Amino acid sequence: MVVQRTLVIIKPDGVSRGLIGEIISRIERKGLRIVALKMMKLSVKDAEEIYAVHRGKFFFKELIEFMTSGPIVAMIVEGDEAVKVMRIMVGSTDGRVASPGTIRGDYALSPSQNVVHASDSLEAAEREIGVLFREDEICS
Ligand code: 3AN
Repeated sequence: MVVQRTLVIIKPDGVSRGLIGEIISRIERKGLRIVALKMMKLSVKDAEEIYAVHRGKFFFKELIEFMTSGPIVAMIVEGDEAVKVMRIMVGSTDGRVASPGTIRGDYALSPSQNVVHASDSLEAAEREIGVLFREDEICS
């Protein structure tokens, strides 16, 4: 067993559409554990840090505007291979083609407003968690 932690964000569209409970339920039903959780509004600085690898891409400005447009729910999810497991549960980026049964496949119809973020590697997870959470906010 390889216990990992990953960062999951319910994006502004997920919060405004009332999907917080649904997404948390899926994570808990899977057997993953939420070890930190908060509702907040992302600052432009934090959003740019989380999406730093996309700086310069055509959708970067729109992405930052979207991610800072309303409240989000950020959480740290822990469990066996949590990074990979959450990515599979989230589904592919473009909601229009994400597989049914995934969060995006079931709830998104857009390539950009796609309900959730989940870190795409262990290195990204550690970096992104560090942007949004202090050590004393994590319950292990
Ligand atoms: P994922 O969230 O599936 O890891 P990334 O890391 O490639 O996808 O992209 C980060 C975010 O940028 C996506 N969740 C989406 O909101 C936005 N994005 C990615 N590709 C596009 C695109 N082609 N057009 C508009 N927004 C995009």
